This record gives sequence, C-alpha cells and structure tokens, in this order.
Amino acid sequence: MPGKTALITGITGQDGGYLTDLLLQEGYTVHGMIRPTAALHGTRIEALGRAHPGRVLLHNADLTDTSSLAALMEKSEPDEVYHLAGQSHVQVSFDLPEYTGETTALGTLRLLEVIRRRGDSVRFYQAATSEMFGEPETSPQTETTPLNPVNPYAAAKLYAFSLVGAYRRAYGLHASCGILFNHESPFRGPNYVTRKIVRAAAEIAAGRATELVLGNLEARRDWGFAGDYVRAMFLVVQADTSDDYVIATGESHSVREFCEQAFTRVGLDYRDYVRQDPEFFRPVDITETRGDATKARERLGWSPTVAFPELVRMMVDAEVERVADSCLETA
Ligand code: NDP
Ligand code: GDR
Repeated sequence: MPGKTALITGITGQDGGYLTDLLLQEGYTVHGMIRPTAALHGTRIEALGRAHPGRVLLHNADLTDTSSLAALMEKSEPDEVYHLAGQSHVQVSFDLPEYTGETTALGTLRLLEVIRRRGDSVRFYQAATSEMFGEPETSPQTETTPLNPVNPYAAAKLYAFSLVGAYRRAYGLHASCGILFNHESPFRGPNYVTRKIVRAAAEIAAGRATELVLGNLEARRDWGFAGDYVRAMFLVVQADTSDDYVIATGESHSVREFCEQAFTRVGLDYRDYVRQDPEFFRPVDITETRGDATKARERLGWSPTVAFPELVRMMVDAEVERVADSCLETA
C-alpha cells in the first residue's frame, strides 16, 4: 500500500524540520510550503530531501495569497495538512500587529476555506499555543482554562483556534488543535530566549562574545523538547475524532534558571555576563505558563521524554559544537 501524503506549512521552521523527519520515518511523502524568497542551501530541509529522494517536495506559496494556497493543495493532494506557518514571535507581534494578523489569523482562514471548498476528506492540524491563555487564572492550564490573549500574536492564534472549532462543527472537517506550550531544540530560531542564551554562553566560553543582553529574567515558561511535541502533532491527527489537546511538560522554570544552567554547562557564572536592557522587555509579559497534558496522555498515549536539565544540556552542547565548527572554518 502506498504511504500517506502530508502537507506542512512552515516546513522551514523549527517544528517543520522535526515533523518532516518524523513523517518520513512513518513512510509519508512530505510536501512543504516555502516562501519564494526562502534560502534553503545548507538547511535541515535540504538535507532531509537529499536523504530521501523524491519524498520531500517543496512548493512556493504564501499565507497572504489565497491563489497560491489553492495551487498548493492542488499540487500536493494531501491526506493530512499540518498548518505550522505564521509570524510566531510574541515581541515582533507588537511591532508588526497587522502582518501578524494577516499571516497567523487570516492565513489560517484562507487555508481552511481552500480545503473546505475542495471538499477533500483532509485531516487538518492547527498549531495553537499556550499564549492564548494570557496571564492564566489557574495553574496548571488545561483545555478548559479560559483564553484571554495579551498580545497581537496570541489574539491572532485565538482567532485561528476558534475558526478551526467552527469549521469542525459547521463542515465536519477532521480539524484539531494542539495547544502547545514552549518547545525548544538546537534548531530554535536565534531570537527566542533559549537559543539566544545557549548561543551567547557558547560564544562567551569560546572568547567570541563578552555579554548577553536580555529582558525579563523572572518570566517562567513550561519548556519542552520540539522532537517530543511534533510526535504529539502526529498523534493528534491520527486520532479517530478531531479535538483540542494541551501539550506540555507540567513544569515551569524561569529565564534566570535557564541562564544559570546553560552558563554552568560551559563552566561560567551567568551573573558575570548577563545584563538586562529595556529593549528586550515587552509591553506586557506573561508571568508563568504551566500546562497539564493529562488529556493527551490518556487519549493519545503522549508524554514528554526530555526534562528541563537535559533540554538545556542538549541545546548548549549543540551550540558549543557549532561555535567550534565556525572557529575551524575561519581559522
Ligand atoms: P518558526 O518561527 O520556527 O517557523 C515559522 C514558519 O512559518 C517558517 O517556516 C516561516 O517561513 C513560515 N512563515 C512565516 N510567515 C509565512 C508566510 N507569510 N507564508 C508562508 N510561510 C510563512 O516556528 P516554530 O516552528 O517554532 O512553530 C511552528 C508553529 O507553532 C508556529 O505557528 C508557532 O506560532 C506555533 N507554536 C510554536 C511554539 C513553540 O514553542 N515553538 C509553541 C506553540 C505554538 P520562513 O522560514 O520563510 O520565515
Ligand atoms: P515566548 O518565547 O514569547 O514564550 O513565545 P520567547 O523565547 O520569545 O520568550 C520567553 C520569555 O523570555 C523572556 N525574555 C526574552 N525573550 C526573547 N525572545 N528575547 C530576550 O532577550 C528575552 N529576555 C527575556 C520573554 O519576555 C518571555 O517571557 C514562544 C513562541 O515560540 C511562540 O510562537 C509560542 O506560541 C510560545 O512560545 C508558546
């Protein structure tokens, strides 16, 4: 029997890479949406495509262009759509609120409309987020915790989340949301706090930087490993019934703790190198997120495999290796 076909929007992002790897292992052919300007040389997606000839197919499209999304669906004819693309940075969403709404909110509407008008029996996954809870009223957060976004990114994600529920009810789409808490990896974008910290720790240890400038060190996040979280996405889509699931570790740690563990790993004391600057403080920041993934554990058999100290170690070690490689290149 031929394997299934999946379409991933956001294939060039952190989660897109891990999900592509997982789906290839599961025997899928993977179609990916890339922006016409994407530079793929030397990326993980390019490497995965080379390792699996003919099974990673990339198509130009943009969430702001409905006709490109229609063409994308026509060319890929997927059994499953994993919708990960969008402007995903909270701080950036304060600077680009309209663009964030265009891509993250209306982009999801455009894609759902193309899917329902085609009338295919596609399964749809929406990358929802713990940011939708805002400053949570209760802890830990579950699927029934009230949603109360406090930034343009989270508001756009709430629009998309509500829309998925509406399309599920109105048109019977198998459309599900993973309400994912922060998840990180060595492939995390460099402007998210975890990657920024490990990169600086590795560079300072190698004598290539002297300080790390951050914003709020007291914010607490429920940080998991991206590899675990894309497995959850896959399980959500395989479930007989479409539904929404919280995906989280159940533990929260502060940005300060992350710094402490990362710098200790390279033999340094973070207090000697970390400086705070108003530039990196947000107009409003969530104090703490912590999720309860009991529903995912009981119904999907999902649980995280990487705990906080291991995640920090994994990210620091990868960054130390990267810095060493780049030192060799410039030597
Ligand atoms: P990334 O920021 O790493 O990836 C975002 C992807 O979206 C990139 O492939 C990017 O393409 C693409 N993209 C952005 N704008 C457009 C556009 N206009 N048209 C087409 N593609 C576009 O995100 P992650 O992999 O970390 O996250 C995946 C999804 O999950 C995101 O929607 C994010 O909001 C959500 N999420 C993430 C969490 C996390 O902790 N990582 C937690 C909860 C939710 P390009 O490479 O060209 O920029
Ligand atoms: P977040 O992740 O906003 O939770 O969104 P980010 O890593 O950007 O921030 C986490 C916390 O660290 C504080 N912080 C800083 N953040 C950044 N980026 N840069 C800094 O210099 C800095 N200093 C302190 C922040 O204020 C915040 O409290 C991520 C994204 O992946 C979203 O797409 C996703 O939906 C949520 O996680 C769940």
